[in-house]
Amino acid sequence: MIDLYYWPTPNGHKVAMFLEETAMPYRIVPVNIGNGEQFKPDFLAISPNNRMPAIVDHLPLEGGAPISVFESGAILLYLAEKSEQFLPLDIRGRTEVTEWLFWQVAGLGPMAGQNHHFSRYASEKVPYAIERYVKETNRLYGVLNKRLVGREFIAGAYSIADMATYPWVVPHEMQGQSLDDFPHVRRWFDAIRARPATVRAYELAPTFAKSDHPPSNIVDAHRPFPRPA
Ligand SMILES: N[C@@H](CCC(=O)N[C@@H](CS)C(=O)NCC(=O)O)C(=O)O
Repeated sequence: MIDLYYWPTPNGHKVAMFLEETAMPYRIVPVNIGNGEQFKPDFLAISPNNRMPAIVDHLPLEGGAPISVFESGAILLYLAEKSEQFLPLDIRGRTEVTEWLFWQVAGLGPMAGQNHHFSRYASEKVPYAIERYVKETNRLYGVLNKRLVGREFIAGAYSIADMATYPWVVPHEMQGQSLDDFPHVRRWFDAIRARPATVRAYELAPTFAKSDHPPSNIVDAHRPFPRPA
């Protein structure tokens, strides 16, 4: 059983998408980042950077004490290695997936995050910052579009690189981007959006977003909605 410390944000969706694809048993432990729950000592013990997502694997492959993992890229790698899914075993395929996974966690994620901050959330409108991050997001979408020419997914078969990237393309309008300008991204985006596991992962979101008080402290993600009180 995996505990997923989660709130419905792009980084949270990544891990939910993976768990729904593999049907690994998991429970959601809500971390309401709007209420400061990311600063609670119990959470900091597993995620010292006070960010979600994080996981705790109570049944590590090698046995022994539970393993906790923070940082979405590290979590996706851990789960892919454990399940032997969505990460090729051969060194060439594996390297391509990890390149693009790191591209997302070090590039698209932080740049689009700054874009969201300055375009939407900052109390002061700073045109220089807005322009800088909208342009950088645009450049990164162009890189992704080029990568997807002649490829169904980012690194061959559907992989953790796609799962890391997709949730950051979902808010493309808020980022000042139009998928009309990136036809290969649009095709890729539509294909991932239609996957049943993606649909299930995103169905989790409203349950948490609507309320500061999720139905219970620990929610069984495989129970039908609405969640039991
Ligand atoms: N590099 C981290 C980023 C995680 C992150 O920024 N999480 C945000 C939500 S998307 C968060 O927990 N924010 C809480 C805060 O800012 O205090 C990862 O990829 O997991």
